[in-house]
Amino acid sequence: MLGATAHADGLFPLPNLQPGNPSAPTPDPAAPAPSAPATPGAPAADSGAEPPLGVQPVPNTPVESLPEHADHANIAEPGPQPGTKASALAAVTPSFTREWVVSPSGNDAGDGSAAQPFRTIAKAITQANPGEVVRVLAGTYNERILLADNVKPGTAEAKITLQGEGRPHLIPGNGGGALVQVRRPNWVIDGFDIDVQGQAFFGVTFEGNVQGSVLANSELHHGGGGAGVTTFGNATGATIENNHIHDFVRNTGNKDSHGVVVQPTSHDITVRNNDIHDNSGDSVQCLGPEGFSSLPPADGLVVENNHLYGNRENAVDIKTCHNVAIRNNRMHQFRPTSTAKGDVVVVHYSAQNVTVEDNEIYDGAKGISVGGNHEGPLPTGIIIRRNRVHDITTEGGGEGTGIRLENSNGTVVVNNTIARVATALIIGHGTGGPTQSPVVQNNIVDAAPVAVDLGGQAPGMKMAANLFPAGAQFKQNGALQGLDQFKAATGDTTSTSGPSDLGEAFAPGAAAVDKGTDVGLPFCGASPDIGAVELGC
Ligand SMILES: [Ca+2]
Ligand SMILES: [Ca+2]
Repeated sequence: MLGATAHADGLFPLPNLQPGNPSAPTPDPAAPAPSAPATPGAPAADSGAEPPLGVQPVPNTPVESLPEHADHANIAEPGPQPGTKASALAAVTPSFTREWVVSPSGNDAGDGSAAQPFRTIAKAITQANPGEVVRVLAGTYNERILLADNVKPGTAEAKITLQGEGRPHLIPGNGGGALVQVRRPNWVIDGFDIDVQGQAFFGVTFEGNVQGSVLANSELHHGGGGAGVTTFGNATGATIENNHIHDFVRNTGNKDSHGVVVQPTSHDITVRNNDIHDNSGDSVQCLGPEGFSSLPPADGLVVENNHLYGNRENAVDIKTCHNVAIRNNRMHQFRPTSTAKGDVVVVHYSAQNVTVEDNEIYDGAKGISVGGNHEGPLPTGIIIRRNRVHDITTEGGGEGTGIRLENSNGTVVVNNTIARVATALIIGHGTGGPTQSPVVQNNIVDAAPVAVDLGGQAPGMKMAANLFPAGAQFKQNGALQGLDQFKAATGDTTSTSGPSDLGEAFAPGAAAVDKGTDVGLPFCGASPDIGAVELGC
């Protein structure tokens, strides 16, 4: 009941809303997830190389040096697999038709030129037209930035840029609401230090038509509200990119303060290449309406190439939201707490069409969890593929599970590599409903005392072409058995056991190369490889 508590606290803005579009097309669950929309603030590089897993060190942005943190190195090659696209990022040098200047030593009676800068951002933004830039010089600004009817909208071809220079320091000062409130399309907010100073406000909010609006290259930190960034009120088309978001902490109520929270009625939101950590809730949460509203769920969310770690709850928490892609992220450092079980990624409530692919997940108590809490329909259209899930531990009372399917309809778990866990897969224990017709194929399990723990509620399960460690133990309704017995009981005729001989970055060995079954994903060589990495491309 996270939403209920958040709403009761009055920290989630929930204005009058127009209903969303319930008939929005849904992707074919068998197809690769859609590419993210182009982001004008950082267009895709055309080097032809796939971007690495995890955050990319885009030059001259706050994330440039973050991958050098201890234990935070991006995984080595091979990187993402054929058919999966994330956007490679590059720094850009835009040109502007006119500039306005704001300085702590300025005066709003000036003309906003470099010689006579304004004193307040509020003054400058009312002057700016499409294609122009507001340069905010270094210093501290004790004001709220409201981009609403008081400013012009940018256009797709000519955005309006609010450019911090020397990381100007925004602090809450007097007044209420988020430090930056975006309600206009095609505005770029770039290069700020947004310091919420422990107050119960969001750092940045997006609301209404914000198509093409971007929060980029900023640091957001030390808030005590619902999140660093939120989208709500039919927020459509916002991008949150290249930011460092950390230390959003609440110690009251449900204690949830997230890096980014996407609320019901949001559409087409992109969260890309951010470093988000040490929050009291999740790095990224897609909040469903359960318990606090009858609004339509968020529809269209891409969470890619982020580095998400060390929160009190989860890296990514997807509740009732539709059409979500979580890909190419590096996520780690989660342990059980009073309100969470150390799950790194959770997909639950009535989530629909959620693809979790090409992520690296490690150092948690549970890698990926589907189902559990729900009201109404089971999660459906969930695809978990080509993830590297490793070093999942029972430390601190954790379950030590790679992937757990608790309840859902038609979840597909294919081509994952799960290594160094207590139990690789837990399926169909039935809390909150059955795990209906799961598909579990082409996965490598390496170094797990229990390979699969199968409960009595996985009707229609299809299990095939997995590679288990030699001597692997399986559990069926609590009874231990060997592979042959497990295969006979589950109708699996093609899974094998043997050494997976995992190489660098979990490259598969001979028992896995070209030994998989065709699950409709692109592959190289004679047949698909088993596991998350396809060799020979
Ligand atoms: Ca959570
Ligand atoms: Ca192959």
